[in-house]
Amino acid sequence: MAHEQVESRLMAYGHTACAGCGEAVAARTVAEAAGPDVIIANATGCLEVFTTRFPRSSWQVPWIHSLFENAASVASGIEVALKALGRAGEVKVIAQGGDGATADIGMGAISGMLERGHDILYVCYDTEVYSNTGYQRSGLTPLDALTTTSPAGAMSWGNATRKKDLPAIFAAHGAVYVATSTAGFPTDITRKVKKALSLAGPRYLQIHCPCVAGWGIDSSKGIRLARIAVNSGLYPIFEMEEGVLTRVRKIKPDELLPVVEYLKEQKRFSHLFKSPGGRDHIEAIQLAANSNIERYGLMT
Ligand SMILES: Cc1ncc(C[n+]2csc(CCOP(=O)(O)OP(=O)(O)O)c2C)c(N)n1
Repeated sequence: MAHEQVESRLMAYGHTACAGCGEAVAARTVAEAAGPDVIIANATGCLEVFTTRFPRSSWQVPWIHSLFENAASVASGIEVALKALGRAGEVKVIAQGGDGATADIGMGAISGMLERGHDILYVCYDTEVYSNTGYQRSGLTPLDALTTTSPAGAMSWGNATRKKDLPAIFAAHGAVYVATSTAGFPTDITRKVKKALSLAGPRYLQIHCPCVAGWGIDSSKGIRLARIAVNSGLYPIFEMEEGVLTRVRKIKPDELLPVVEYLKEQKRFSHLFKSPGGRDHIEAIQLAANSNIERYGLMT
C-alpha cells in the first residue's frame, strides 16, 4: 500500500529536502498538475540535488539535468526533437530552476527560448536566494534581505537592490502566458500549471517558495509566511496573457496585513528591527507593497 502511494507520486517521497522546504511542495504540485506525459529539464540547484541523490531519483517522469545555466536550452532541444519525431502534441515539455538559474545565470537561455517561441513551460522556484550553495543573493532577492553576499552591518542594510521584474521582462518577450504563484497556495499552482499546459507557445510561471535555512525561519512557518507575502501585497499573484494582465489574486480587506508581520519572523530581515534607522527601511518595503497593491489592483 505504502509502495503504491509512493509510485503514484510523480515526484516521489524520500527526497532529501529540508523539513518545511517550500520548493519541494511547489515542485511536487507542479509535477502532479502536469501529469505523466511530460519531459522535465532541470537546472542545477536545490531541487535537482535533493531529488536525485545517487543512485536514486524521485522523478517518475522523464527528467534531465544538465547545467546551472541551460535548462531552457536543453528543453528547447527536446521540444524541437519531439516535433521532428512527429510527437509534438503527445508530450509536454517543462524547464525548471531556482531564482538564480532563472534571473541570473540562465536568463540568456530563457530569453532565447522565449524569442524562438518554443512550446515550453518554464517554472521558476523563487526562494529569493541561491539556496543550494549557501544563500548568496540573486536577482530575485528582495530589498534589504541579508544573504551571505549581501551581509547587514554598520555599512549595509543587506541587499541593496529590488527584485528584478522577471514577469514583465518575460511578458515583453512575447510569452503567451506569464503568471506568479506561491507554495502558500498549492491549489493556485495546480490551476496555473494546468492552464499553462493547455496553451501553446512559450510560458513562464514564477512560484514563491519559502527557504527555511535561507530565510532563517522555523520549518513550521514557511507556508504561513508565504501567505503573508501575498496578503501584504509584497508578492503579488497574477496572470498575464499575451502581455495583458488578466487575473489577480485579490486580498480581502480583513486579510490585509502590514509587511512587518512578514519581516519580523525572518532572520534575514532581523537587522531592520535592531536599530532605529531600520524603521525607514521597513517603511520603504511597506511602500513597495502598497505600490504592488495599486499596480495590480489587488484590493479593488
Ligand atoms: C556555472 C556554474 N556556476 C556556479 C555553480 C554552482 N551552483 C550550483 S547550484 C547554485 C545555486 C542555485 O541557486 P538557485 O538557482 O536559486 O536554486 P536553489 O538552489 O535556490 O533552488 C550555484 C551557484 C554551478 N553549478 N555552475
